[in-house]
Amino acid sequence: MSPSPFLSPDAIRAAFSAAMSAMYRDEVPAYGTLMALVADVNEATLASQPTLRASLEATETLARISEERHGAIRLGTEAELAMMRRVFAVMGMFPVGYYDLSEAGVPVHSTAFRPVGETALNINPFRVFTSLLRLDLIADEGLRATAEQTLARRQIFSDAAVALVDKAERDGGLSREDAGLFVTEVLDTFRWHSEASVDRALYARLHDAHRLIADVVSFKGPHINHLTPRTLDIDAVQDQMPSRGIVPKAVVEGPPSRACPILLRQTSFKAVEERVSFPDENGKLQTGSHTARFGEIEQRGIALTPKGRSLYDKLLNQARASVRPAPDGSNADAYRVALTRSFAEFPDDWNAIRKAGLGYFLYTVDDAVAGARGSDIESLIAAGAVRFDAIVYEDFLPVSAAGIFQSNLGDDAVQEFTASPNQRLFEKALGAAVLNEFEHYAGIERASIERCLAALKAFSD
Ligand code: OOG
Ligand code: NI
Repeated sequence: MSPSPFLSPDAIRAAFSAAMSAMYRDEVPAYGTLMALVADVNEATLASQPTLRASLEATETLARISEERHGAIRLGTEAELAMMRRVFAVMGMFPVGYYDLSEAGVPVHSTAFRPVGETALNINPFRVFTSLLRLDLIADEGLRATAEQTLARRQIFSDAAVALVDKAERDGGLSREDAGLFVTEVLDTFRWHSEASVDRALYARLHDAHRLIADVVSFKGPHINHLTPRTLDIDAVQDQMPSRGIVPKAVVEGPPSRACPILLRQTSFKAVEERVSFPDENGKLQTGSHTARFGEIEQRGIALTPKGRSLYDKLLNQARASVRPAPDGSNADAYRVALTRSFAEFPDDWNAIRKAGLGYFLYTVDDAVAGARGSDIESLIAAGAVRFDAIVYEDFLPVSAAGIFQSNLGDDAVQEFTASPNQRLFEKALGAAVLNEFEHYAGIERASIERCLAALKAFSD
């Protein structure tokens, strides 16, 4: 077989993620500070926890542990979303999950474009949480129409980027040279434009309707609004942010700190206020400011089954009903206590989580135990012939996402929208169905059990 003339989508994604990181550190210096803090905390954590170090060494590349895991953008039109899907597909990123944020007071619905297979995730896990603005949730019809017209006028992809996507689709991939051009052209779409495309008065009207609407409609493109490296100790990074001169959001989103981590914990530094300019009717620029861009960190745990997820949702709601985290952080300690107390009901032992059907696990044959045979996975586990490991949750959480959104939109910006999930409408705009994350994890688990049973088939069969 002759070697592929194409650079692999995984390699294109890795190059894109690295280029985006460099661009964002340059655009938002506080993000570079966060990256340095994360690297220091990860190094200290590895030094003080030799078992963690050994297990990560066995499964991951330690040198890349502090690299970005995700970023986020907000799009304005269906056509932008449909084209973005094609762009991400060239990098091996596919839409997984549907998130309705309207319920949490944010007028968007979203998916995450991400690598799906284990190999692809290991090569480079970079995802982009991608939201589509819901202009249908703007009550003021005149403003809605103006916003629509403004968005219809912009072209967020360069002609060269579109041509390269066409070429990749037609030929089945991109050569190394084309891939290099593709990364440069596509990166441009995510770049910050300090010059707004609307005048100050329209910006103010959009901003009054919702800060997020102003962020999406007023600029020439969907600037990357944050990037998120992985941390091995999220609480330490949260605590140390102030000593590096960056302001953390009030609380860490997601479950509390636990022996057996579940789902996803995330926090961020608060969005920075940036100088922007607005053209007036004579084309002269007036200065103003805009606050949207920040840096985030994440720490992931086991993917939960629907049963585990509803227990998680119940316990989170219970904690938030007793202490609603205040944006200024004044009750952060009380919230942490309430969260820990509430989650005491969630088993904190891998086998207990497994036996209760709360999480997804990967089953593998433990070669050290010779001779065990059977067709029942539980007895094979009991005999020590099969081991199980948590499957990592690679997706997002709507309540956490809303918390991240809110704290970065200004803490006074909590607004109510009627919850109106509309996955069908989202998928129509996307031009494809999103992958259901639960079915995906269940499939990985099921296949691993089948592999074990096939390998350890009882002799009597
Ligand atoms: C996206 C917020 C969601 C996350 O990590 O949950 C997100 C945004 O602010 O556009 O990135
Ligand atoms: Ni994020």
